[in-house]
Amino acid sequence: MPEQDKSEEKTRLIKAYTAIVLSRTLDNKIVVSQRQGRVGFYTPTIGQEALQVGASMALQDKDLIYGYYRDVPLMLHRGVPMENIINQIMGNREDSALGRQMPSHYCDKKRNFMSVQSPVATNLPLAVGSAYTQKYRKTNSIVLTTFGEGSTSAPDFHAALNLAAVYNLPVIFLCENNGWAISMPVEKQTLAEIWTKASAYGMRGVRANGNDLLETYEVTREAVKRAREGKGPTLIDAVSFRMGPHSTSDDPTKYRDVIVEEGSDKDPVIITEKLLKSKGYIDDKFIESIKTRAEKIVNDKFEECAKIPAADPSSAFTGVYKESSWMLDEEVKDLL
Ligand SMILES: Cc1ncc(C[n+]2csc(CCOP(=O)(O)OP(=O)(O)O)c2C)c(N)n1
Repeated sequence: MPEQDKSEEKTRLIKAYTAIVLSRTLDNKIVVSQRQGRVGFYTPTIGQEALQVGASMALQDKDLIYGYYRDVPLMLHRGVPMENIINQIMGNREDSALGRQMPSHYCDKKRNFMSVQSPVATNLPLAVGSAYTQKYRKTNSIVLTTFGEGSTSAPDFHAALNLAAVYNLPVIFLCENNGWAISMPVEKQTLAEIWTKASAYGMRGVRANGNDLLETYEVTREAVKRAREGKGPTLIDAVSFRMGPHSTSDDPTKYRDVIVEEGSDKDPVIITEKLLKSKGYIDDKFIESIKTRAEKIVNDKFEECAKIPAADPSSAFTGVYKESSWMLDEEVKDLL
């Protein structure tokens, strides 16, 4: 590889690795904080870092993301400030939704990360609608939408893929296949391999090793290129493993024996470290210093956000309706 390309690759991969470490550090911090009663709820992302960051590496700022509740690594890599994520989870005054969403239902308008919805797969038809708009307005932006493999059994998945294929839209369906839909293992949930579902709609479907940062990047890059060239949508089946619980309200030891330990050979953080080491881009000293810095950044940001007061309860009634009504007035009177 020419020197210039090698140096660009090094910069790109170190940025990706940094986002992965920051995300993992934040993940652990929020889970512990939930156990301490400092935040109410959280959906951990542990195990899905490499695939999300790999996909994010292939996108441009002008592209749009219709993500889901586990997309913290992708957001951090995209440049979403960490405090936006923590403020959302805390539902404080600085949260862009002013605490009106459940924790883990992020939104960052400036970075084109659309508001997360709770009902699974409902973001997919929205992504398709948005992709239609991009095509109609000739913006040359593409749309990426993310979801778990369990969501591929929801009706919205099928409606979205069908429409995207029929209209040949610039949209990428990134299935973050972590093997579990809460307590339901993928093999009991659906018999078809996820990527093969694309063929039912005449769409391109590909599988990627989601624990391999570069593989997910390459597969997404190809899908992005095709979408931008007007060659239509792709379904990516990025296979990883949900190393943690479904959410902080769930205890996976009740329903599964398979465990991937943090720090083991199957952990995407370790896999990414090995990759970057093999290319000569990082060494143990670098890893240690990044992890120490990440701890400090996460702890400082968390404490800063924790000082921000809760959203004002009256904000529940603002910014939704243009004008009030007698019903709303009565609710305000009852509640405040
Ligand atoms: C339409 C709908 N049905 C059920 C639920 C309850 N629910 C929340 S998350 C979840 C599992 C989703 O699994 P998957 O799509 O594989 O994503 P993962 O959480 O594993 O990342 C379910 C069933 C929901 N939110 N929406």
